[in-house]
Amino acid sequence: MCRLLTNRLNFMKNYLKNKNIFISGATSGIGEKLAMDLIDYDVNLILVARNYKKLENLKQSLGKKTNNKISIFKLDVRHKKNVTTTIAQILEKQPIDILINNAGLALGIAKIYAGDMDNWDNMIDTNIKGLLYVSRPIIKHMVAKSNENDKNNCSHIINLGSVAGKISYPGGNVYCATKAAVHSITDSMNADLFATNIKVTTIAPGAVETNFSKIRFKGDDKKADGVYDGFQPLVAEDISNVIINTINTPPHVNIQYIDIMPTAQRNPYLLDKNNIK
Ligand code: 8X3
Repeated sequence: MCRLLTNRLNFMKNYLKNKNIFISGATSGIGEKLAMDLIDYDVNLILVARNYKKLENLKQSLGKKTNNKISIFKLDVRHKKNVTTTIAQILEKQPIDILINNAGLALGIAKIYAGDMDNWDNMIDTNIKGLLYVSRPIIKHMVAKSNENDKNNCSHIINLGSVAGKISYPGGNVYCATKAAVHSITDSMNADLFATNIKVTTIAPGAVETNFSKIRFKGDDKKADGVYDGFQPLVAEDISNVIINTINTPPHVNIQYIDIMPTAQRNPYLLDKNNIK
């Protein structure tokens, strides 16, 4: 662990020590960076993603930095049956204290009358239905745990929303709708989990430079890179830091909603593309 971080951890209490943290979409972007950063907090990681080879590589590199447990599972959150059986399998072996619903994607930027309906299905199935499939059994487990445990042993769910879930922009249509649904589902989770010690948070980022736009524009890297021209976008580390600061809080603190934007961006329409002179 670097000296700077050690000093920082000496000041901050580590509420995450030995917590079991489940991350979906763990092999790239925000999910991968978060897994890497959490290692310094002595947590056990349960990482799921579609690409098992990438999971194995990630596990191997994380394993060099920790003696804590790292479990990996190939999982496509769109497949209801697989999600149910995989999570049951995980819960037989270890509890889950923190759920990071990170898996999600945007596909295309066509106007609603020209949109690719397969893209729509994929976004709805991943961003909304996948999040629900993963959350249901894990929250059920957290509620059972909450009834048994003392008040200090709390659980937490982080849902990755977006500025797109607050303000729709041209061509965003179905993607924006899926993120608005994530925000609404997070509010519902907080309402349904009233009087438990389970916290729920929406993290709603603006422009973050990961593989997000490369996936959205399906291999048109020039177009994808152009999204971040002229300003300093957020990077995965910025979101990872915010998530860690949100989950590393005392049991009585529930941060329910966070907007995080590049300084050059105030909303989808106010983006200063002449920020880098
Ligand atoms: C990502 C932010 O503005 O590209 O959710 O939709 S945006």
